[in-house]
Amino acid sequence: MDSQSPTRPRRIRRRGSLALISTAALVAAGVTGLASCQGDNSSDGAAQGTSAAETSTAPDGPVDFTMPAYDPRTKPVQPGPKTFELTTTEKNVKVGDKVYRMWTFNNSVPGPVLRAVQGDTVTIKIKNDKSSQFFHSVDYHASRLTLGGGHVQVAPGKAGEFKFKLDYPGVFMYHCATAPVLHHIGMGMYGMIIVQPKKGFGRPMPEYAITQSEIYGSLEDINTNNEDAMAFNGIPAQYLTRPIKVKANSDARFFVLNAGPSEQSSFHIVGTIFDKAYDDGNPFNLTVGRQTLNLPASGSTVLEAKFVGEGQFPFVTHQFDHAAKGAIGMILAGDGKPGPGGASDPGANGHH
Ligand SMILES: [Cu+2]
Repeated sequence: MDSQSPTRPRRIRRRGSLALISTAALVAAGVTGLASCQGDNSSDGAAQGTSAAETSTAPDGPVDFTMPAYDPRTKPVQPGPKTFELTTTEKNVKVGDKVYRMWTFNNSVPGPVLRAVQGDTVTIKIKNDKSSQFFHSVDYHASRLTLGGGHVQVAPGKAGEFKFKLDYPGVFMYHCATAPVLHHIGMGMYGMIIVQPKKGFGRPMPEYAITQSEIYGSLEDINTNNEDAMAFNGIPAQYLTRPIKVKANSDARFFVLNAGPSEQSSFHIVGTIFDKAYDDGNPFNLTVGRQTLNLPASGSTVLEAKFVGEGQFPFVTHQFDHAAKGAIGMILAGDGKPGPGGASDPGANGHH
Protein backbone atom coordinates (compact mmCIF):
# COMPACT_ATOMS: atom_id res chain seq x y z
CA MET A 1 0.00 0.00 0.00
CA ASP A 2 1.05 3.53 -0.68
CA SER A 3 2.01 4.87 2.68
CA GLN A 4 1.01 8.36 1.61
CA SER A 5 -2.54 7.53 0.72
CA PRO A 6 -4.00 7.60 4.22
CA THR A 7 -2.53 10.92 5.13
CA ARG A 8 -4.97 13.53 6.09
CA PRO A 9 -5.04 17.08 4.83
CA ARG A 10 -3.25 19.94 6.42
CA ARG A 11 -5.59 22.48 5.05
CA ILE A 12 -5.29 24.08 8.40
CA ARG A 13 -7.43 27.07 8.87
CA ARG A 14 -5.93 28.32 12.05
CA ARG A 15 -8.94 30.47 12.68
CA GLY A 16 -11.05 27.36 12.65
CA SER A 17 -12.42 25.25 15.42
CA LEU A 18 -10.04 26.59 18.02
CA ALA A 19 -11.26 30.10 17.39
CA LEU A 20 -14.69 28.79 18.31
CA ILE A 21 -13.53 28.21 21.85
CA SER A 22 -15.10 31.27 23.32
CA THR A 23 -12.93 33.57 25.30
CA ALA A 24 -15.59 33.54 27.99
CA ALA A 25 -15.29 29.80 28.32
CA LEU A 26 -11.53 29.99 28.45
CA VAL A 27 -11.77 32.69 31.06
CA ALA A 28 -14.13 30.45 32.99
CA ALA A 29 -11.59 27.69 32.67
CA GLY A 30 -8.85 29.95 33.89
CA VAL A 31 -6.87 29.80 30.68
CA THR A 32 -7.01 33.38 29.53
CA GLY A 33 -3.29 33.30 29.04
CA LEU A 34 -3.67 30.51 26.55
CA ALA A 35 -6.46 32.31 24.79
CA SER A 36 -3.98 34.99 23.88
CA CYS A 37 -1.40 32.33 22.97
CA GLN A 38 -3.88 31.07 20.41
CA GLY A 39 -3.59 34.38 18.68
CA ASP A 40 0.15 33.79 18.48
CA ASN A 41 -0.45 30.37 17.02
CA SER A 42 -2.69 31.90 14.42
CA SER A 43 0.04 34.13 13.16
CA ASP A 44 2.51 31.24 13.28
CA GLY A 45 0.12 29.23 11.19
CA ALA A 46 -0.10 31.96 8.62
CA ALA A 47 3.65 32.33 8.56
CA GLN A 48 4.09 28.60 8.12
CA GLY A 49 1.63 28.38 5.28
CA THR A 50 4.36 27.19 2.96
CA SER A 51 5.44 24.29 5.10
CA ALA A 52 1.84 23.33 5.73
CA ALA A 53 1.27 23.27 1.99
CA GLU A 54 4.33 21.07 1.48
CA THR A 55 2.90 18.37 3.69
CA SER A 56 -0.67 18.90 2.59
CA THR A 57 -2.38 15.81 1.28
CA ALA A 58 -6.03 16.45 0.67
CA PRO A 59 -8.18 13.36 0.95
CA ASP A 60 -9.04 11.74 -2.34
CA GLY A 61 -12.54 12.55 -3.41
CA PRO A 62 -15.25 14.54 -1.74
CA VAL A 63 -16.11 14.83 1.94
CA ASP A 64 -18.03 11.70 2.89
CA PHE A 65 -19.78 13.15 5.92
CA THR A 66 -19.61 15.62 8.77
CA MET A 67 -18.90 14.05 12.12
CA PRO A 68 -22.07 14.53 14.15
CA ALA A 69 -22.02 15.77 17.71
CA TYR A 70 -21.14 12.95 20.07
CA ASP A 71 -23.81 12.34 22.69
CA PRO A 72 -21.93 11.71 25.95
CA ARG A 73 -24.88 10.26 27.85
CA THR A 74 -24.78 6.61 28.83
CA LYS A 75 -27.03 4.38 30.91
CA PRO A 76 -26.74 1.14 32.86
CA VAL A 77 -27.47 -2.13 31.06
CA GLN A 78 -28.71 -5.48 32.31
CA PRO A 79 -26.45 -8.53 32.59
CA GLY A 80 -26.54 -11.14 29.84
CA PRO A 81 -24.76 -12.10 26.64
CA LYS A 82 -24.00 -9.18 24.36
CA THR A 83 -23.17 -8.92 20.68
CA PHE A 84 -21.37 -5.85 19.40
CA GLU A 85 -21.09 -5.21 15.69
CA LEU A 86 -18.37 -2.92 14.45
CA THR A 87 -17.86 -1.89 10.85
CA THR A 88 -14.51 -0.37 9.98
CA THR A 89 -14.43 2.40 7.39
CA GLU A 90 -11.98 4.84 5.82
CA LYS A 91 -13.63 8.18 5.11
CA ASN A 92 -13.06 11.85 4.44
CA VAL A 93 -14.66 13.43 7.45
CA LYS A 94 -15.38 17.02 8.29
CA VAL A 95 -14.54 17.56 11.94
CA GLY A 96 -15.42 21.05 13.08
CA ASP A 97 -14.39 23.07 10.04
CA LYS A 98 -11.54 20.85 8.86
CA VAL A 99 -11.51 17.76 6.70
CA TYR A 100 -9.49 14.76 7.76
CA ARG A 101 -8.93 11.33 6.35
CA MET A 102 -10.20 9.15 9.19
CA TRP A 103 -10.41 5.44 9.85
CA THR A 104 -13.41 4.64 12.01
CA PHE A 105 -15.54 2.12 13.83
CA ASN A 106 -19.13 2.59 12.64
CA ASN A 107 -18.29 5.95 11.02
CA SER A 108 -17.76 7.40 14.48
CA VAL A 109 -14.67 8.77 16.20
CA PRO A 110 -14.52 7.64 18.92
CA GLY A 111 -16.35 4.44 18.10
CA PRO A 112 -19.60 3.74 19.91
CA VAL A 113 -19.60 3.45 23.69
CA LEU A 114 -20.18 -0.24 24.36
CA ARG A 115 -21.59 -1.28 27.69
CA ALA A 116 -21.92 -4.63 29.44
CA VAL A 117 -21.75 -6.20 32.88
CA GLN A 118 -18.95 -8.06 34.59
CA GLY A 119 -19.38 -11.76 33.86
CA ASP A 120 -21.12 -11.18 30.52
CA THR A 121 -19.92 -13.01 27.46
CA VAL A 122 -19.53 -10.61 24.56
CA THR A 123 -19.42 -11.55 20.92
CA ILE A 124 -17.59 -9.13 18.68
CA LYS A 125 -18.55 -9.09 15.04
CA ILE A 126 -16.21 -6.99 12.98
CA LYS A 127 -16.80 -6.15 9.36
CA ASN A 128 -14.36 -4.22 7.18
CA ASP A 129 -16.21 -2.12 4.64
CA LYS A 130 -15.51 -3.13 1.05
CA SER A 131 -14.40 0.40 0.22
CA SER A 132 -11.47 0.11 2.67
CA GLN A 133 -7.90 -0.06 1.43
CA PHE A 134 -6.46 -1.57 4.59
CA PHE A 135 -6.93 -4.49 6.93
CA HIS A 136 -8.48 -3.61 10.28
CA SER A 137 -9.15 -5.40 13.56
CA VAL A 138 -9.99 -4.69 17.18
CA ASP A 139 -8.14 -5.25 20.45
CA TYR A 140 -10.28 -5.18 23.60
CA HIS A 141 -8.43 -4.26 26.75
CA ALA A 142 -11.40 -5.77 28.61
CA SER A 143 -10.49 -9.22 27.27
CA ARG A 144 -7.90 -11.81 28.09
CA LEU A 145 -7.58 -13.12 24.56
CA THR A 146 -4.48 -13.40 22.45
CA LEU A 147 -3.77 -9.90 21.12
CA GLY A 148 -7.00 -8.80 22.78
CA GLY A 149 -8.82 -10.16 19.75
CA GLY A 150 -6.36 -8.60 17.33
CA HIS A 151 -5.56 -12.04 15.94
CA VAL A 152 -8.73 -11.60 13.85
CA GLN A 153 -7.43 -9.43 11.03
CA VAL A 154 -10.12 -8.48 8.57
CA ALA A 155 -9.50 -7.72 4.90
CA PRO A 156 -11.61 -5.15 3.04
CA GLY A 157 -15.06 -6.56 2.35
CA LYS A 158 -14.60 -9.39 4.85
CA ALA A 159 -15.88 -10.08 8.35
CA GLY A 160 -14.60 -11.74 11.49
CA GLU A 161 -15.85 -12.72 14.90
CA PHE A 162 -14.58 -13.62 18.34
CA LYS A 163 -15.92 -13.76 21.86
CA PHE A 164 -14.68 -13.37 25.39
CA LYS A 165 -15.89 -13.08 28.96
CA LEU A 166 -15.68 -9.88 30.96
CA ASP A 167 -13.71 -10.81 34.05
CA TYR A 168 -13.14 -7.33 35.42
CA PRO A 169 -15.30 -4.26 35.77
CA GLY A 170 -14.00 -0.93 34.57
CA VAL A 171 -13.63 1.36 31.62
CA PHE A 172 -11.53 -0.24 28.93
CA MET A 173 -10.19 0.95 25.64
CA TYR A 174 -10.77 -0.85 22.41
CA HIS A 175 -8.77 0.01 19.33
CA CYS A 176 -7.70 -1.28 15.97
CA ALA A 177 -4.79 -3.66 16.37
CA THR A 178 -3.53 -3.73 12.81
CA ALA A 179 0.10 -2.70 12.32
CA PRO A 180 1.21 -0.04 12.66
CA VAL A 181 -1.17 0.34 15.58
CA LEU A 182 0.03 3.92 16.12
CA HIS A 183 -1.39 4.88 12.74
CA HIS A 184 -4.67 3.03 13.17
CA ILE A 185 -5.35 4.66 16.53
CA GLY A 186 -4.03 8.01 15.33
CA MET A 187 -6.44 7.89 12.38
CA GLY A 188 -9.39 7.46 14.73
CA MET A 189 -9.87 3.77 15.50
CA TYR A 190 -10.59 3.70 19.22
CA GLY A 191 -13.47 3.60 21.64
CA MET A 192 -14.62 2.74 25.15
CA ILE A 193 -16.29 -0.30 26.64
CA ILE A 194 -17.84 0.18 30.06
CA VAL A 195 -17.99 -2.97 32.13
CA GLN A 196 -20.33 -2.47 35.07
CA PRO A 197 -19.48 -4.22 38.31
CA LYS A 198 -21.98 -6.96 39.12
CA LYS A 199 -23.40 -4.71 41.85
CA GLY A 200 -23.27 -1.62 39.65
CA PHE A 201 -21.21 1.54 40.06
CA GLY A 202 -23.31 2.87 42.92
CA ARG A 203 -26.42 4.92 43.39
CA PRO A 204 -28.13 6.10 40.23
CA MET A 205 -27.08 9.47 38.86
CA PRO A 206 -26.66 10.90 35.36
CA GLU A 207 -23.75 9.25 33.57
CA TYR A 208 -21.47 10.56 30.84
CA ALA A 209 -18.74 8.96 28.76
CA ILE A 210 -15.81 11.09 27.69
CA THR A 211 -12.85 9.97 25.62
CA GLN A 212 -9.88 12.26 25.17
CA SER A 213 -7.75 11.86 22.07
CA GLU A 214 -5.43 13.60 19.69
CA ILE A 215 -6.36 14.51 16.14
CA TYR A 216 -3.61 14.46 13.55
CA GLY A 217 -3.36 15.99 10.10
CA SER A 218 -1.01 13.42 8.58
CA LEU A 219 0.78 10.14 9.21
CA GLU A 220 4.00 12.10 9.57
CA ASP A 221 2.42 14.13 12.33
CA ILE A 222 1.24 10.93 14.00
CA ASN A 223 4.80 9.60 13.87
CA THR A 224 6.23 12.76 15.38
CA ASN A 225 3.46 13.29 17.93
CA ASN A 226 2.57 16.65 16.42
CA GLU A 227 -1.16 16.74 17.00
CA ASP A 228 -3.29 19.16 15.03
CA ALA A 229 -5.98 19.33 17.69
CA MET A 230 -7.21 17.63 20.84
CA ALA A 231 -10.73 16.50 21.56
CA PHE A 232 -13.18 15.11 24.03
CA ASN A 233 -15.30 12.63 22.09
CA GLY A 234 -13.72 13.33 18.75
CA ILE A 235 -14.58 16.96 18.04
CA PRO A 236 -12.46 19.76 19.51
CA ALA A 237 -14.33 21.81 22.12
CA GLN A 238 -17.73 20.47 21.07
CA TYR A 239 -19.10 20.72 24.60
CA LEU A 240 -18.40 24.42 24.78
CA THR A 241 -21.09 24.99 22.16
CA ARG A 242 -23.24 22.08 23.37
CA PRO A 243 -22.60 21.99 27.11
CA ILE A 244 -23.46 19.06 29.32
CA LYS A 245 -26.36 20.18 31.48
CA VAL A 246 -26.87 18.97 35.03
CA LYS A 247 -29.16 20.05 37.82
CA ALA A 248 -27.91 22.47 40.45
CA ASN A 249 -26.70 20.69 43.58
CA SER A 250 -26.60 17.33 41.83
CA ASP A 251 -24.11 14.53 41.33
CA ALA A 252 -22.93 13.01 38.10
CA ARG A 253 -20.77 10.05 37.18
CA PHE A 254 -18.19 10.29 34.42
CA PHE A 255 -16.47 7.50 32.55
CA VAL A 256 -13.27 8.99 31.19
CA LEU A 257 -10.80 7.31 28.88
CA ASN A 258 -7.63 8.68 27.38
CA ALA A 259 -7.31 7.05 23.96
CA GLY A 260 -4.10 8.90 23.13
CA PRO A 261 -2.48 7.49 21.12
CA SER A 262 0.55 9.37 22.42
CA GLU A 263 -0.40 11.99 24.98
CA GLN A 264 -1.43 11.80 28.62
CA SER A 265 -4.53 13.36 30.11
CA SER A 266 -4.70 15.33 33.34
CA PHE A 267 -8.45 15.23 33.70
CA HIS A 268 -9.94 17.95 35.85
CA ILE A 269 -13.33 19.57 36.33
CA VAL A 270 -13.12 23.21 37.33
CA GLY A 271 -15.23 24.05 40.37
CA THR A 272 -15.68 20.65 41.92
CA ILE A 273 -13.77 17.87 43.63
CA PHE A 274 -14.15 14.23 42.73
CA ASP A 275 -15.88 12.60 45.70
CA LYS A 276 -14.83 9.24 44.29
CA ALA A 277 -12.52 8.14 41.52
CA TYR A 278 -11.92 4.55 40.54
CA ASP A 279 -8.63 4.02 38.77
CA ASP A 280 -9.33 2.18 35.50
CA GLY A 281 -12.99 2.23 36.56
CA ASN A 282 -12.72 -0.62 39.04
CA PRO A 283 -14.48 0.25 42.35
CA PHE A 284 -11.79 -1.70 44.17
CA ASN A 285 -9.39 1.11 43.19
CA LEU A 286 -11.32 3.71 45.17
CA THR A 287 -9.73 7.06 45.82
CA VAL A 288 -11.47 10.09 47.30
CA GLY A 289 -11.25 13.86 47.24
CA ARG A 290 -9.37 13.99 43.95
CA GLN A 291 -8.71 17.12 41.89
CA THR A 292 -6.90 15.89 38.79
CA LEU A 293 -6.59 12.38 37.47
CA ASN A 294 -3.59 11.28 35.49
CA LEU A 295 -4.71 9.05 32.65
CA PRO A 296 -1.92 7.41 30.69
CA ALA A 297 -2.55 6.52 27.07
CA SER A 298 -5.31 3.89 27.28
CA GLY A 299 -5.86 4.66 30.96
CA SER A 300 -9.27 5.46 32.41
CA THR A 301 -11.30 6.39 35.43
CA VAL A 302 -14.82 6.42 36.75
CA LEU A 303 -15.42 9.50 38.85
CA GLU A 304 -18.28 11.03 40.75
CA ALA A 305 -18.57 14.77 41.28
CA LYS A 306 -21.02 17.12 42.91
CA PHE A 307 -22.04 20.41 41.31
CA VAL A 308 -22.81 22.87 44.08
CA GLY A 309 -25.21 25.61 43.15
CA GLU A 310 -25.72 26.89 39.63
CA GLY A 311 -22.98 27.94 37.29
CA GLN A 312 -20.22 26.87 34.92
CA PHE A 313 -17.97 23.89 35.53
CA PRO A 314 -15.53 23.49 32.63
CA PHE A 315 -13.79 20.15 32.20
CA VAL A 316 -10.29 20.08 30.80
CA THR A 317 -7.06 18.29 30.64
CA HIS A 318 -5.00 20.43 32.96
CA GLN A 319 -2.18 20.20 30.44
CA PHE A 320 -3.51 23.49 29.18
CA ASP A 321 -1.73 23.49 25.87
CA HIS A 322 -3.96 20.54 25.08
CA ALA A 323 -7.02 22.28 26.51
CA ALA A 324 -6.31 25.20 24.20
CA LYS A 325 -6.15 22.74 21.30
CA GLY A 326 -9.66 21.51 22.06
CA ALA A 327 -9.58 19.17 25.07
CA ILE A 328 -12.04 21.35 26.92
CA GLY A 329 -15.76 21.21 27.55
CA MET A 330 -18.43 22.80 29.68
CA ILE A 331 -20.85 21.51 32.27
CA LEU A 332 -23.68 23.88 33.14
CA ALA A 333 -25.45 23.39 36.44
CA GLY A 334 -28.96 24.78 36.63
CA ASP A 335 -29.24 27.81 34.38
CA GLY A 336 -25.47 28.06 34.12
CA LYS A 337 -25.28 31.34 35.97
CA PRO A 338 -23.95 31.60 39.51
CA GLY A 339 -26.98 31.27 41.73
CA PRO A 340 -28.35 29.97 45.01
CA GLY A 341 -25.94 27.60 46.60
CA GLY A 342 -23.23 28.70 44.22
CA ALA A 343 -20.57 31.35 44.31
CA SER A 344 -22.95 33.90 45.78
CA ASP A 345 -23.67 31.67 48.76
CA PRO A 346 -20.51 31.28 50.83
CA GLY A 347 -22.28 28.84 53.13
CA ALA A 348 -22.97 26.35 50.38
CA ASN A 349 -19.57 24.81 49.87
CA GLY A 350 -20.59 21.46 51.19
CA HIS A 351 -19.95 22.35 54.82
CA HIS A 352 -23.36 21.50 56.15
CU1 LIG B 1 -7.38 -0.27 11.58
